[in-house]
Amino acid sequence: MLTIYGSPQSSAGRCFWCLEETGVEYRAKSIDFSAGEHKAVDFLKVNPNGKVPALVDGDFTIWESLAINNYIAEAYKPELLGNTVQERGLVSQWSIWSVADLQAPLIQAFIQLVFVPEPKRDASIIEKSFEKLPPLLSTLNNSLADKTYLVAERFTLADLNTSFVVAICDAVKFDLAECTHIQQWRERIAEQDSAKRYMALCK
Ligand SMILES: N[C@@H](CCC(=O)N[C@@H](CS)C(=O)NCC(=O)O)C(=O)O
Repeated sequence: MLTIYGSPQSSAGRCFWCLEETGVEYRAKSIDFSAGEHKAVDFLKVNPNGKVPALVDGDFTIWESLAINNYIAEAYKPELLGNTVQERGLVSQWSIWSVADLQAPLIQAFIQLVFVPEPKRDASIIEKSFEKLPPLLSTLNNSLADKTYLVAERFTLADLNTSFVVAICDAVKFDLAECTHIQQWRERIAEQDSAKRYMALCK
């Protein structure tokens, strides 16, 4: 049985969703940050960075959410990674882009708007983060203009990982009204059984 450390509402969420997509049996162990469980000796043996997510599969342990998703897919539903060298390259491209490029400004805004109390918020951080989003979202939107999914005309890890990051736009109330292709793609993805099961976990 696999064990995922973290909560569906954190960056571990993309791993919960991936586990749901594969259908593999797993259990979740939440880590209480306020009690310092992420820095406790036992958890540091699982992830020496003291962060969630981490995944344990038998005697194998892995941390870093994109790497965890690659592992889960490779082990339990390899087609999620693409069926050809080219597809696998593009799945990797979108997954890395979503975290390295798109998530960075979104997380900056998210920290200010969700974690920092209103009187202490730095409006300039939010503004600068929001300024970075239109060209990134435009790249994604244009790429989806003639496609049902990002790679291979079927749902892959590229869609899961990238749409997971795009969902942060909702949390920071960044308007996606002009990104019609992204909106239609998100509607299609929301119809995935695994997406519904993952959303139910977040309630
Ligand atoms: N790049 C890591 C980021 C993990 C991360 O920052 N996790 C946060 C929760 S969303 C955490 O555990 N923070 C605790 C800390 O930084 O002390 C991943 O994607 O797995």
